Amino acid sequence: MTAIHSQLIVDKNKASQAAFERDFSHLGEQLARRGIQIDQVCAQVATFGVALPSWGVGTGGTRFARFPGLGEPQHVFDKIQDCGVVHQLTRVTPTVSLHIPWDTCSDWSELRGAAQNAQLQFDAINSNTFSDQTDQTRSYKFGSLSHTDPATRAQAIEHNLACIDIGMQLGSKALTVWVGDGSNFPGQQHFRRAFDRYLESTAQIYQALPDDWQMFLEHKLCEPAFYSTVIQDWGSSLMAANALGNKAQCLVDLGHHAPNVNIEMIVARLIAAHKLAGFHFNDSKYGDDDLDAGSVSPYRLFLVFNELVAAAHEGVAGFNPAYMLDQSHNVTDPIESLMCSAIQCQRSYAQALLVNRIALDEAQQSNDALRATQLLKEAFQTDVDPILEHVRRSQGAAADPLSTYRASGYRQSVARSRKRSPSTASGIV
Ligand code: PSV
Ligand code: MN
Repeated sequence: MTAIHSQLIVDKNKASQAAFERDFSHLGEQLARRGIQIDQVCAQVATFGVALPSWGVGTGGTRFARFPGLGEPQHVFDKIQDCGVVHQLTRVTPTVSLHIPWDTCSDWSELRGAAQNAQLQFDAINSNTFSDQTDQTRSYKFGSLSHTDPATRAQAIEHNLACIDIGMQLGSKALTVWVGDGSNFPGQQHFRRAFDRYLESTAQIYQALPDDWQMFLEHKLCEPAFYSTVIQDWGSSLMAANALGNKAQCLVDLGHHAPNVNIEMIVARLIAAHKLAGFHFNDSKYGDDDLDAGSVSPYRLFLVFNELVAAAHEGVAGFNPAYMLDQSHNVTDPIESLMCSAIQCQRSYAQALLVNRIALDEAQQSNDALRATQLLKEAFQTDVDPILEHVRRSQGAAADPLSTYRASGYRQSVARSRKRSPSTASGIV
């Protein structure tokens, strides 16, 4: 069952068919001159998918305020319905990543069924020990998995085990662990002991992982702890993943680094260590801004994908990163932002496929810096939109997801049936 009338997609696609065919054939000719078969690129792009964050379909906020949009999802079933719209129109977001206990449900098998109806499956499940829940005995104000108090650590471990249990009912294959643990004052925390406590706790969670599951460790430089964070960088994350074992890997959220850090190089290092779990894609200008993927620095997103495509091209053993979006939409319709961001990731992937890897290798070997960088620019500057549109058309998605979505009146329709949320609450998500 789909939320957008399929005839609308058919009609709109038909209206732009002739123009699309001209653009596609023109790009095909251009690429052929560069020795690239457009059909092969299309086939590869068709395999690309990125998971939606369930929390992303609600309107986000800042520490100061939240301005709710119309027709916000009221519960996890609404979230699945909205995610279904994103996937129906783009066909590039086949999975959803849940966040517990933000997502609550009395019958997970019913939710699984609802997701199947929306042609969605479940990606990694996220635990939350960075905020207190109303029914919780002990507070995470001073940390969770690394807390000084063993009982608080036990509570946080228990929550992660409960998440694995929910994930198993949904068909997830990974648990993503991000903790806000850290300190706000020099001297507040014994760095090494806090890290050891984190390792001890995560080892207990690791032991409970089903055989075919993975544990994704997500690092973050700062926030909510602003002086130090227990898993603050990829080095700490890698140390933890190595200590835990093969099923533990490092997840890179693009917003979790200091400005100007060379994230694509971090990606290359984690690939070399066989420890790249995957990504939370978003964009940022100053910190963990959670802006739409590729909205500020599309070239950086491309450079990340360049590393990924290179690793796949070179056949790095066990290379199979998970792709997810993790963004906060404060001023846009979340469905629109998620569609554009998912397509932006797909675009970066397509552009990275166009890099002439033989020529790049030669340029690198001969230290021809300018030629090497021009080869990347040549790929990045190629307008791959006709490729993306071709893939969408062939999969029954909307040729132009944004205009089709706006024409569908979906937002206005759900705004009539969903209650308006209060506008006073603040909060990042
Ligand atoms: C933390 O900033 C983070 O990136 C983690 O992935 C959380 O689970 C998510 O954001 C919550 O919004
Ligand atoms: Mn994240």
